Amino acid sequence: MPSLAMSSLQTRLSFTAQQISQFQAQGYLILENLLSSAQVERLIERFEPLFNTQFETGIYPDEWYGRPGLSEPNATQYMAGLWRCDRTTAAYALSSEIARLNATLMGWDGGRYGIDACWIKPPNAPEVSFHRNNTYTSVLDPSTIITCWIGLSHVTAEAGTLEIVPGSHQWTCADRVRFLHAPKDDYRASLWQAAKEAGVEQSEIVKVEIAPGSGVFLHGDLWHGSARNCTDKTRRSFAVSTLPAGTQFQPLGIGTGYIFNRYRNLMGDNLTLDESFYPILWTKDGYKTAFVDDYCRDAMAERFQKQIAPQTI
Ligand SMILES: O=C(O)CCC(=O)C(=O)O
Repeated sequence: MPSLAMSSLQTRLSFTAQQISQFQAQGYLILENLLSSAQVERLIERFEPLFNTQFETGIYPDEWYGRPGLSEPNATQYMAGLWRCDRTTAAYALSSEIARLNATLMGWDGGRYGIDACWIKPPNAPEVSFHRNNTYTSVLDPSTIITCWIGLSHVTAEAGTLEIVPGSHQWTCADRVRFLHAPKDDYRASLWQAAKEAGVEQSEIVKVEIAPGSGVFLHGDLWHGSARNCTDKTRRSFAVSTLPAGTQFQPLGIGTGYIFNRYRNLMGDNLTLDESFYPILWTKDGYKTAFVDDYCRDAMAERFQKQIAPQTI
């Protein structure tokens, strides 16, 4: 399993050529120790107030399932767009470093915020249907996204960890927007259909087992989902997705996707993504949307400083 290429002299993480080619060929890449255990704890601590409607900024999230006292006790707690509610989570969701890592793997010159989401699966939480994340970006041009999925607990096969199909980002097949949580049918049914369409006889399903704080980068066309949590412990993850910096909207009426379209500017023929909702986080030229540094710190920059000179912090 490749680990972080980081030494006491490096100020930033970098991928080796081998890691980049593995991502290109397989559609995923695992990086260990992306977050420290203190950072994992700090993120987890924020989830409880958020799911209890205590939003630091007073802003509600974009999407929210699994409410204490209202939903089934085993329902997956899912929330998207946490960065606008809470500045601790924003330090990860708007991290220039995560955006740079995501964009670099995709070969993009820059990256902007796409979506951030937590997936909290209590004991016996149900499955998540197999899907491709690019399916949910069809109102965007280009219609592509990359996700850095970070384990915040011991994400094991029994606990319903992320399941991925290596190489499936290259399949020629269709997908459609569907509700992903607690499917009534086989959660892999969409995968079997896609494999059939792509002429793949046997799909290899990899259950990503990583320690808390480690991450897996997912190409937007990679098929993935997750199984029921069959343990007595809660399984948690946080996903940070990045769009190419120059992403625009498709003309109105093209594509489907309820979250991105909500932030469309309806004045004139304006197809640009508003930087106050979709800040640019990293470009090769050094551009970054101005408000981000005032709004939150970059949790990853903080982590690297600690790696570089712990005695000076
Ligand atoms: O964490 C999970 O169970 C599913 C995550 C997922 O589908 C995603 O981040 O796109």
